[in-house]
Amino acid sequence: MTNPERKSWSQDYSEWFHKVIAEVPIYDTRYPVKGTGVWMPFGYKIRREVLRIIRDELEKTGHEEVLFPLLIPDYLLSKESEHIRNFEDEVYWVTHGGKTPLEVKLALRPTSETAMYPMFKLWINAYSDLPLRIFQIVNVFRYETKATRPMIRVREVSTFKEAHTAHATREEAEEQERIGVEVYSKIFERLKIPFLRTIRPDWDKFPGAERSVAFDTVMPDGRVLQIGTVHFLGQGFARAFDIKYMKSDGNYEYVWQTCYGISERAIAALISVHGDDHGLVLPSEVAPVQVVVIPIVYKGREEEVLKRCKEVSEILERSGLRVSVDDRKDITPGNKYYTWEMKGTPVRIEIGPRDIDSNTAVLVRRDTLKKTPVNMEMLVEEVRKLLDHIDEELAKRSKEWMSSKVRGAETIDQAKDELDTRGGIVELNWCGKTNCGEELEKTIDARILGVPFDEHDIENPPSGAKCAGCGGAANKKIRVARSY
Ligand code: P5A
Ligand code: ZN
Repeated sequence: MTNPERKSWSQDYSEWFHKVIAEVPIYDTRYPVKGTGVWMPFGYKIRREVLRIIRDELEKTGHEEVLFPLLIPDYLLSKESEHIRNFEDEVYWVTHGGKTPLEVKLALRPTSETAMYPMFKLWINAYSDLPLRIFQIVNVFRYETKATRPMIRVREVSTFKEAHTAHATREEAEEQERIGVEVYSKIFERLKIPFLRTIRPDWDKFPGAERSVAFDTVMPDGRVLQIGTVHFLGQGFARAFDIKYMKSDGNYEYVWQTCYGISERAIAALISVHGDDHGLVLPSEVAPVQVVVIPIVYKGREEEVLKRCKEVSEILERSGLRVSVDDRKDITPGNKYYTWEMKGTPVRIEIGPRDIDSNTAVLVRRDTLKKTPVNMEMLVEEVRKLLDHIDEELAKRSKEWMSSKVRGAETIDQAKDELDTRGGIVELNWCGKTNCGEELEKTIDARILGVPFDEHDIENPPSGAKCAGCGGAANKKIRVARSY
């Protein structure tokens, strides 16, 4: 059998995405509050596996999990001026307890800097209290005014992982920023989601941050999605919330901070980048069911086949895999294949009377739908090998696909043409001036993602190169894209 097509996946991505999350089902969008949704059992299981990876990578690098209240009093939310100026229009307010107006209005957290940092002030006094590295996984609320989209732009972000750190020096905080970027890179690598790391331009930084590094991926329709951000906060919040420690010379110094966030948007990306016309395709680490066993029953040998399927499932489970036997009656094998392909299960095992007679089983891999017969003696080994192989291929396929969507252009017209016809990300020579950048965004009708995070990513323009925007001397490359 040939590889499954990706026609509807790429040509009608939005419809594909809605269909997949409804049919699996992953996420029910029919809850009657705009910008919210319900995580369905299978979707919840995927979410749990993704969060396991996120927790694992954070805990390995010294971050500890905490849980802060949802409500933030008015006077704290507005302490850092730039932060509140940008979030003001997106905040949900609690103003009453029953019929009684509250003396202090309470915000539903849009993010937790202003909830956490007053507590940081209480916790940090001495040098020995640093560094501080915490994270929480909570819901946050943002009254988004741009069009909402399931999981991608929601008003109740139900899966908001936010990490917050405090350090004694600028150098240590900048080192933490790099560690944050590495942690996120590792998480996306485990999810096999390709990404570019880009320093956002000044006008698109997180409110209150000195620098924002974003992870961007390209969706099947060619539009770019920001799937995570790491912010270097400098001392801005520390000053606003008076977070300082005593140095050895007896003087006080404000702490240096970072924070980084990731949300269910990353799960939307996971679903989107790997899928095909048959539905989900999941890397084995996040697949709720890694192997499904399907009995191919013939009259007279039903019990025998079922028994063998259960044995196979037990052997695989004992080796640590997540396995399910689809022993539903009155459903054809074909219909079962359809269900499990839709759910993205990496490997399917078919077992019928003939397999029992020859002591074999048939393995079918989800990504290519190719079948291979294996001997029962080798089953565990072959299944594990196949899962690894599929994971490698998924990483490779998604990476190559994204690479094909990142291209250079010389002029504004070229850039516009690329984005109109193929989408993706275009790299241009740039002078680095804000007004030129803003002008560029208008003429290309796209968003400036920013400059590459690591210089190794792309070469800087040669000397004498001209800015694609204003024609002045260019000293940087910038990335431009149409984005979600
Ligand atoms: C970092 C964590 C922050 O909020 N404060 C704590 C910092 N950064 S952020 O860029 O605003 O958000 C982090 C990531 O969350 C995702 N995201 C969303 N996902 C779904 N729906 C939304 N409305 C939404 N808003 C932000 C983005 O991936 C973003 O990078
Ligand atoms: Zn310019």
